Amino acid sequence: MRLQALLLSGLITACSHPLEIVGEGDILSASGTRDCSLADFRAGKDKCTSNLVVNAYQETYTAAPASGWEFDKWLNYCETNTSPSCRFNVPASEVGKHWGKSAPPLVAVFRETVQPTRYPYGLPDPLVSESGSPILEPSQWYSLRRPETLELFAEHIYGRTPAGALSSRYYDFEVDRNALGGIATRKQLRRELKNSQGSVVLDILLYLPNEGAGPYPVFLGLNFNGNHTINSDSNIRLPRGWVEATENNRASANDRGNRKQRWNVEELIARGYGVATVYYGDMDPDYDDGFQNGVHPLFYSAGASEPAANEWGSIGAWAWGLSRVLDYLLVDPEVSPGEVAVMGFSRLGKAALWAAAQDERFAMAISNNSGTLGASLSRREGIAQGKEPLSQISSRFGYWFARNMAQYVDNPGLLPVDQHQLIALIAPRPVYIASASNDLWADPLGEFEGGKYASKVYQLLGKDGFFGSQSPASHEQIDSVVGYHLRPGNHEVTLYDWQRFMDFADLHLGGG
Ligand code: GTR
Repeated sequence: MRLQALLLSGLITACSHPLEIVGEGDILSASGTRDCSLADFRAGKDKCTSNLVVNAYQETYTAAPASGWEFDKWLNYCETNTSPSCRFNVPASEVGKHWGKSAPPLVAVFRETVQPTRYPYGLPDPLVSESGSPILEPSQWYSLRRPETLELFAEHIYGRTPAGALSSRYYDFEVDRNALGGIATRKQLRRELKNSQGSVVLDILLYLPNEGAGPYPVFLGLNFNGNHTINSDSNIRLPRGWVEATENNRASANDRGNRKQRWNVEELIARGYGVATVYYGDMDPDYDDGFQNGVHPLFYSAGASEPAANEWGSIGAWAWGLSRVLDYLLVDPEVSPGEVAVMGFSRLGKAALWAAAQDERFAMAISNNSGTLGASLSRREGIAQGKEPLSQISSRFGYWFARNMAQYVDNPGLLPVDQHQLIALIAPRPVYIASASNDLWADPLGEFEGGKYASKVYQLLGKDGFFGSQSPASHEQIDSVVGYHLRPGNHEVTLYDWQRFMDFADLHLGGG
């Protein structure tokens, strides 16, 4: 008589005894006849979902974890058994109780192996709070570790950005829908921000593609020499304030387009991206005048004539300016509000990272050769040959930072944070770090490792960072949410860099 008929005639008791897998691994049977592999389980095969058992039932099951997983526990049976081996010896009477039905499943639970992260150079662990507690959940990152990390960067490195309100007005709008030979729309406008202590005016230049349907993703970056230097377009307004390396420190029409190879506006437009820029001197001219010009004096409390030791320097002011341009971009209906990437080169790369760390409205950040107190790790000082030491940046450019930063120049190991944590503050938003092979002053490997050791935070927040991988050879691009490339050559921004930024933005801006 066939088994089916025996079952129907009731001579044999039988029931289903399903097997279930949580996590990744297989359930193997000692007899070899009742194996339920992960693939079988996922495919819903009978041997897992039904696993018909007849009369007295004996089997030894072993939970075999997949690579990167380990056995956690059994559920429903063998619960008291902490070993991955589970011995079943079920009498016929027990099978009979579930006759024709399904008994509760035997569940093998696997958990992911936790790889302990080893941070070199004595780097602080971004996922351990100041009080020493581990950050295990995204909620703990957002409510505790992220705010305290931001606070440490403000207090000890870049200085606090004042919160006081300023009155704002936009004026001198200009729109040309036939710019750059017809491929782009050019917009220029001024934003004045003021209070009773003074005012600053940001001269905003924006190019948007004419092709395709807007709103368009936009790269926003500050420029070093004036808006008129990013393209030869003769309609770009000249900066009205102090400009470095020009006659009498005044901008000149002769300099139109002399930094265009750093911007490549036409290439960006051709790939569907807009470009927005402001001259960084509009927020604070880049020289040490004891903070008398620029935006700083607007926020002095009564009697003060310079920022306090934990208040912003020039990088803080430039980062603030990026956010004030973003305020405009977010209300321009031709700009895609969730797709504004902030980009910066060198000292302006430091400002771009600090802006994105503070202002979560930036959808992406790009650091190009940002170096010391940008993307590269401070604790590599003395290890990385030729890396710009804190003592140098502090003596030449101390005004870029909070005065508090100077305490660490003789011992970067005492800094309460390192730069991987600045990058982590941008998580889970995509961040891209670019280095140049000859730019030892910026420490290419230290910039790479800034991203690498931020990656655990990205992973906690459900994103794929590049933690664990090695520094890529020149020209190879890492395009996980923490992205990277090393370009052969010098401290510069080139078309090659921009092409990589656009490739990365194609993948990740606006959710990818
Ligand atoms: C260097 C400075 C670097 C970098 C660079 C730049 O002199 O030491 O940290 O910011 O200037 O901005 O070009």
